[in-house]
Amino acid sequence: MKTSSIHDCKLIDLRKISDPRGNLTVIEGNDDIPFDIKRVYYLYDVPGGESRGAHAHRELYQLLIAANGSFSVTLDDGKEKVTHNLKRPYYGLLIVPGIWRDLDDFSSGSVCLCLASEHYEAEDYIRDYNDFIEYKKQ
Ligand code: T46
Repeated sequence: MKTSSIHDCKLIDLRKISDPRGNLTVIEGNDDIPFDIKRVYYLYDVPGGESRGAHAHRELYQLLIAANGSFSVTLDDGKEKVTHNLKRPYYGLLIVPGIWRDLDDFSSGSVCLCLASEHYEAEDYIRDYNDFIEYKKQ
């Protein structure tokens, strides 16, 4: 999505089922989030000071959740940037296609859970920032 902006991305307040035994959050594809979930992966054991991401996707929708601990996600549409600090497992950050993302400030023991709308496709990635800016201009 060449015309997408950071304003198309949003924090989603996920359903939390509170219980004295512990809380439960549920995410159903095409219901709580605007896509069907085809893939789940998670980032963990990220060393202090490391960053992840630094790319955009052409078609992929994702929901990022701090399943444990915290980290920051900076979104960039080529014109504007915004940084979200994720630190609660009942908030998900929806990232639409065509948005550059940088993840950093991972706390010790943090887990970044990612729900994705497509299977893994290396060709869907734009990993060079200048290529990304050119892509958004087209
Ligand atoms: C994203 C951020 C938040 C696979 O083989 N299958 C997969 O589903 C994924 C996600 C990755 N890989 C391989 C590709 C690379 O050889 O795992 C290696 C590391 O992937 P990458 O450098 O893309 O990892 P991150 O953490 O920079 O980015 C990942 C996702 O790729 C990306 O979509 O938005 O997490």
